[in-house]
Amino acid sequence: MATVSAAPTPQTSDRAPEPFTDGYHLAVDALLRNDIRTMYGVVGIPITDLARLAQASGIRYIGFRHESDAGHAAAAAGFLTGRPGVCLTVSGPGFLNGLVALANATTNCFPVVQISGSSERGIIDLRRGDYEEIDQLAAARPLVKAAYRVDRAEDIGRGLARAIRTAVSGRPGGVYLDIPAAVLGEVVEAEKGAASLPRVVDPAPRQLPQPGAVDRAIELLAGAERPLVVLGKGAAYARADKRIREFIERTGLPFLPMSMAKGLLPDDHPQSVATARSLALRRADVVMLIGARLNWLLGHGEAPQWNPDVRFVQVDIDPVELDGNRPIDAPLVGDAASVMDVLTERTAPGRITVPKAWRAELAARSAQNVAKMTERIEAAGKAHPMKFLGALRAVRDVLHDHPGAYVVNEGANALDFARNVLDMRVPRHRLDSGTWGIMGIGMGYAIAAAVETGEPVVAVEGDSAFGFSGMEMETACRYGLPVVTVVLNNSGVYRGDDVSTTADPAPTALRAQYHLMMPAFGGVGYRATTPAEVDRALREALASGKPALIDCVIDPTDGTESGHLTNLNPKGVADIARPTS
Ligand code: ADP
Ligand code: TZD
Repeated sequence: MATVSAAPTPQTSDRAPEPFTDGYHLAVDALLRNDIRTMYGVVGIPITDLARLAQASGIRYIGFRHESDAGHAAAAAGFLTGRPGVCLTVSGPGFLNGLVALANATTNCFPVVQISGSSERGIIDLRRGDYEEIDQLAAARPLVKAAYRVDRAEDIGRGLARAIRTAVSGRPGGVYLDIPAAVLGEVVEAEKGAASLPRVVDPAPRQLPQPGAVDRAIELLAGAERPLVVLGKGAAYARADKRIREFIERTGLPFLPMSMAKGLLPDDHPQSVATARSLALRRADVVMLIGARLNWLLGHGEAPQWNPDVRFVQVDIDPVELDGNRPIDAPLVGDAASVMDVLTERTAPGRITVPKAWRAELAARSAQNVAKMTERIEAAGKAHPMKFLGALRAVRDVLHDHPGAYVVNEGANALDFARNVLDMRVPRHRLDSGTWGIMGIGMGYAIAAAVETGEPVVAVEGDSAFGFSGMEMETACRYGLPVVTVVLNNSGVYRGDDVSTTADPAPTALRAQYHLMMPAFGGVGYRATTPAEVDRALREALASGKPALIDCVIDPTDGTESGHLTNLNPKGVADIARPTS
C-alpha cells in the first residue's frame, strides 16, 4: 500500500502517517489492492502526481508520447495477461486520444480500464469553457463496454472495483473511469479512506454450459460429413490451450485459426487446414466456432464464402453474439475453458470422427496451395528489388530460431503476407490489427508485449502503418525494451508507385528512411535491401536484446491496393487511375 499522507505528492509520502489521505493516494492504493502493477499513459494536468505516486509506490509506469499508443499498450496487456490493462490520460484531448484505443479494445474484447482526469464539473456542465473541457463520461459511453465517474474520493475504490469487474467479466472490454481533478485533491480521513478500498474477488468467474446444450453440439458434430473447427482470439484469450488441443486431437477435427488464434495449436499441426482455408469454409457442413465471431472477417457466415447449408456450433461467453449473422444450431454459452472441459468429458471416444473423404479433400488442396506458396516465396527470395515475400521469408526463418518471440503485425499487404508466412507455434504470441483492421496498434502492442512478458518482440509493419505510432520507438528506447521493428517499406500506403496528377505527391505516396530515426533515440537502425541483409540485421538485433528498427526497402510496385480487401473499395462511376498489380 502507498503511504497514507495528507500531502498529495509522493515527495512527502515518507513522512509519518497522518490522519488524512487524499484522492491520489486512494487511487494508487485501490490499484495496488487489485494487483495492478503496470500502468501505461501520458501525464499532464491533473494526473501527473498520480503517475509519480504510482511509480513511487511500486506500480511500473510506462510513459508514452501519445495516448492512443498508451491505450493500445494497455489493451495488449489485457489480452496477454487476462487482467485489465490500465491506461492513464489527462482530460479533454488526452482523454479523446485514448478513447480510440479504448473503443478498439472493446471491439476486440480486450479488458482495459482507461482512467482519465477531468476538469471541473460545475463549469463543464454549464459549458462555461474550462481548461480541456469535454463531458468525458458522455463522450465515452457509446463507445465502450461501460463508463463510470467517481464524484467523491471515498468512492474511488468502489469505482475502480466496478471498472475492473466490468472489464474482465463476461465478454471482456474497455471501461472508462473518470476521476475529476477535484476528487484527486479531495482530503478524507485516512481511516475512512482505507476502509473504502475493495479487492475484487474472482473477477471473471467460470461460466459452465448446460449438459443438454453440450450433448446437442456433440450430436451435430457427430453427424457431420465435413466438420470444421474455427478458433478465434476469444479461444486464445480463454487460456483453454490444453483442453482445446486435447479435444481437437482426440476427435481428429480439422481446424482453422483466425489470425490471433494462430499458435493456439502450432501452425504446422497436421490437423491445421489454414492452407486450405477457402475450401474448408466453402465446403464444411458443420462448423464449431470457438471464440470467433461471424463478422466481416468470416464473410458473415454467408455464401459465397460459406456453404449455404452449413450448420453452426458456437462457443461464446456472450449469448448476445449468437444468431447475429447466421442461426446457431447448437449454442454453447460459457467461457471456452469450461465449455471445452464439459465437451471433452461428455464426448465418448469415437463418437466424433472425421470422414476419410473430407480429410483427403482438405489434404489435397492443402498440398497444392503449399506447393504454390513455396514456389512464390522462393521466387520472391531471389527478386531484386526486394519483395514483401522475400523479406518475410527471412523474418520467418529467424523467428523459427526464436519461438518465444512475440509478433505484432499491421499494414495492408504487410499484414496479409505476414499472417500467411509467419507461422506461430505458441499461443497468444501474435497481436495484430484485429476486428477493426485498425492501423496504429503497432508500437503500443509491441511495447506492452515486451513489458508484460520480458520476451523479445518483432513488429512487422507496413510503412504507412508504422507512421501512426512510430514515435513510440523513443519510448521503447527510453525503457530499453527488446522491441525490433521491421518496416516493410514500399514507399506508400498499399503500394508506392501511385502517380500524382498534380505537383503534390499522390495520396498514397510516402517517403522516408525509417532507420535514420533510431540514432536520435539511442537505438540501432538498419537498412536492408536483400533478404540476406534482413536476416543478418534481425538476428543481430534479437541477440542484442535492445530496441532496433530494420528499414526493409521493398519494391514500390509490390502489393495491391488495400491488400486482400481491394473489393471493399466502393466502385462508383468515375474513372480513377489506380496502380495495379
Ligand atoms: P476473431 O477475430 O479471432 O475471429 P473475435 O474477436 O471475432 O475473434 O471473437 C471473439 C469472441 O470470443 C467474442 O465473441 C467474445 O465474446 C468471445 N470470448 C471472449 N472471451 C471468451 C471466453 N473466455 N470464452 C469464450 N468466448 C470468449
Ligand atoms: N486509419 C486507421 C486508423 N486505420 C486504417 N485501417 C486506415 C487508416 C486505412 N488503412 C488501411 O486499412 S491499411 C493502411 C491504411 C492507411 C496502410 C497500408 O499501407 P502500409 O502497408 O504501408 O502500412 P502495405 O504493406 O504497404 O500495404
